[in-house]
Amino acid sequence: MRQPKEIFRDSSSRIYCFADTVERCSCLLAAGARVIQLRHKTADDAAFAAVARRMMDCVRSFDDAVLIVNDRVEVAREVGADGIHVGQKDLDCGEVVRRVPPSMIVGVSARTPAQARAAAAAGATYVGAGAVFATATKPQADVIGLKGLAAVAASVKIPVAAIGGITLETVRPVLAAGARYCAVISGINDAPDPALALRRFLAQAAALPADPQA
Ligand code: TZP
Ligand code: MG
Repeated sequence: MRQPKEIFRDSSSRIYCFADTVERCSCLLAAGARVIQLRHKTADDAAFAAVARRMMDCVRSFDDAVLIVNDRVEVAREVGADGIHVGQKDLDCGEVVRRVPPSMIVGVSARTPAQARAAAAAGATYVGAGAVFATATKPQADVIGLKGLAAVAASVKIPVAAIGGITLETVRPVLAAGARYCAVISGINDAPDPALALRRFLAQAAALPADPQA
């Protein structure tokens, strides 16, 4: 069995997906998702943990997929998630790294090269860089643009998951700016057919010749 960090580093599926229900998680896995984040801002911890456990069961039926839990470090530990993602306003990255098993992926949001370098130095596995473009999913997020993304990507050796307003048309410029992954919420989950939308995003990413960070 490959370790979660290794799967995350090497996956050929470069669209980082989001699910807040088990059904969506299993539908996206079937359509080719291999990196999925459980993001649910309002569920209480018990309900969130129950969903996380069932998602882990789905993800475990693939030997090349990982589940990353948003925000809730204790839940991630409790359910044995593959990863945890925290923002700049959540727990300090070094503290997260100390609290979770060494095999667990730790993702940290970073808007600037300084934030990205600090996350990498504290032991983050990857940084989530954004918002690349303005987005209704997180209207208050500062927009860094492709230039800001490129600056973050150039500042660290760890992989970068770009996020914020990414559409089918922007997958290739985002990857070309140095992102290892495009993280997409509304472009997939708000589409009439999320599985089809994901397949289209994956096709865009696959059309790119090489991983710029390889
Ligand atoms: N962080 C920065 S932008 C964003 C988050 C969580 C939302 C991204 O969602 P979408 O719908 O893909 O723009
Ligand atoms: Mg957060």
